[in-house]
Amino acid sequence: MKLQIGVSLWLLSSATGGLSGCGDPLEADGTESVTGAVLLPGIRSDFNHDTVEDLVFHHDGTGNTAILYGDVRTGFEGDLFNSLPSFLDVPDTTGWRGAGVSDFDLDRKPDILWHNGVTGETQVWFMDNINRLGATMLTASNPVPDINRTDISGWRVAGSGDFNNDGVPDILWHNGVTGATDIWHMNVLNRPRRFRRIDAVSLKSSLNFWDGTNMRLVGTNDFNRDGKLDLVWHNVATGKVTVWFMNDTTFIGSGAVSRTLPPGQAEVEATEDCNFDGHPDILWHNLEDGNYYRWIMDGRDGLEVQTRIVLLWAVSVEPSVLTIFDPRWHLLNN
Ligand SMILES: [Ca+2]
Ligand SMILES: [Ca+2]
Ligand SMILES: [Ca+2]
Ligand SMILES: [Ca+2]
Repeated sequence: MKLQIGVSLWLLSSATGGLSGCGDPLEADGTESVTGAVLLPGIRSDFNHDTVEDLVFHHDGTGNTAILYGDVRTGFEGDLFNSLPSFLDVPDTTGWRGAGVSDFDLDRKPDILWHNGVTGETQVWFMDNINRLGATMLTASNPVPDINRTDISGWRVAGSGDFNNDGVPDILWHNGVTGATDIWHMNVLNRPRRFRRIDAVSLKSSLNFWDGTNMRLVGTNDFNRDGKLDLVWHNVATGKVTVWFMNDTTFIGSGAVSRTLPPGQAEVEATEDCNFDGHPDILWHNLEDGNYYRWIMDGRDGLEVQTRIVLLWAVSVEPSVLTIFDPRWHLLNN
């Protein structure tokens, strides 16, 4: 239990001290050259370069961003929780929300995607662990007018990853008003770092689910391990989690996860591989007890829940230690 307590104490102290030195984290300043590299499987979110996936949290109140490092022996190790510098804090009042984690400029260092629901802009922070190397606003390689998507239009980033297997992470969008889902295929120019949209391809309209249906598009990963990214849907009313098997923007089939979440009480926040067996797992936040849980996944098409483990405790499991996991922390992975 020591593991979770260490994490919780850090979160408590950070939540009270993260507002100082808040500068302008959104200025595009990426000029450093990089060399292209093929993105290897399993390093989508490995920030400290130990070949193990890590988790990125953002605090809605202070705007602080922090990384929980995965540990190949123990899972996620609370002592290895590290905060980005405070001048990179992004409070909610700026309109910016963390939207995903991928290596967008192919330097084998994961980066952080942000979307501003007020201005509609999208940008990438090019990272080296907790250090920001640069940042750039997304642009389009053709004059399509909807490169900026505001909250009023209903669009939100649902995740990121390489859908068309060209080596460059793409951006997954879902519109809660119209129910449409589309994928922006991206490319990258390294000198200076630029991240451009090549095209925007919509899934066929028979696959539309608007918010009124209670269906939420909550992430992407390759569950059936065919090398193609799949889409994860959560029905917040029934708790049912469904995976769509995809070939880029083409729907191939679907399957249901073997367990359901507490109806109306849970949010799926990430699909990283927690036990490092190559199968994506499902990380979800219980809004009732405040704990973060992980479902360790395996079995046919990767949809069998093998076990449920607490990732972060909301309350102390040892009476002598004060631990409160602040519910304003949210995962940015996906
Ligand atoms: Ca790592
Ligand atoms: Ca990178
Ligand atoms: Ca791609
Ligand atoms: Ca797949």
